[in-house]
Amino acid sequence: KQKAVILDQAAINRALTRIAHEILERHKGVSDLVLIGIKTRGKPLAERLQQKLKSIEGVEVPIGEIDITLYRDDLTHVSDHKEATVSQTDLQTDINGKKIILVDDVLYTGRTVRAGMDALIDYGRPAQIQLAVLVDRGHKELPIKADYIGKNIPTSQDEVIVVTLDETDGDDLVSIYET
Ligand code: 3GP
Ligand code: 5GP
Ligand code: MG
Repeated sequence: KQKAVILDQAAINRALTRIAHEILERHKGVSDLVLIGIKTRGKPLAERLQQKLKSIEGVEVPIGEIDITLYRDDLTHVSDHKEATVSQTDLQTDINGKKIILVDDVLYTGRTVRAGMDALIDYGRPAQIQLAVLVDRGHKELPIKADYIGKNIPTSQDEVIVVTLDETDGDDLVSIYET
């Protein structure tokens, strides 16, 4: 059941524009930056940030993607813990000595990001890893925080944030649902 629209297309676009400027400010430009989109919707978000950085700075930042699957660890029956594994990775770019910005749609427990960092470190030795998310919905289970946040949306465990993007879903919208 949909409860509210949190971000419409214009708001998503403004948030990404702001994040692009924050990235440039903190890194004093784009040198050695690499954007890595996490699985489905982190990829188009990384591409949009790449476009914004290009239109501001005139330079195309390298981009890559990783695919991380979350599955419930049902072996114990008591725990509802999710384990994240990297299922397919096509980094498409060298990360040694680079300043990586992982990009995802929603930050929840942090397990996906942890798996993403593990995967990156298997591929090389980045100088730095940062995290950009469109939505931080709270309930982290690991000491992981986002460096760039489109919007903080405090949620309860039985709410869900639905993110649709033009590239994957035909429209740009972030809404909150009651499950
Ligand atoms: P994504 O692949 O674009 O990140 O996890 C698969 C998809 O289901 C995700 O798309 C995500 O948007 C959506 N999703 C919605 N609610 C949840 C949730 O509570 N947990 C997870 N893991 N995914 C969710
Ligand atoms: P985490 O590993 O932090 O628990 O979850 C992060 C991943 O799961 C992200 O890739 C995100 O897409 C997905 N996810 C977790 N919770 C939600 C949610 O409420 N809405 C959406 N759209 N995705 C979620
Ligand atoms: Mg995601």
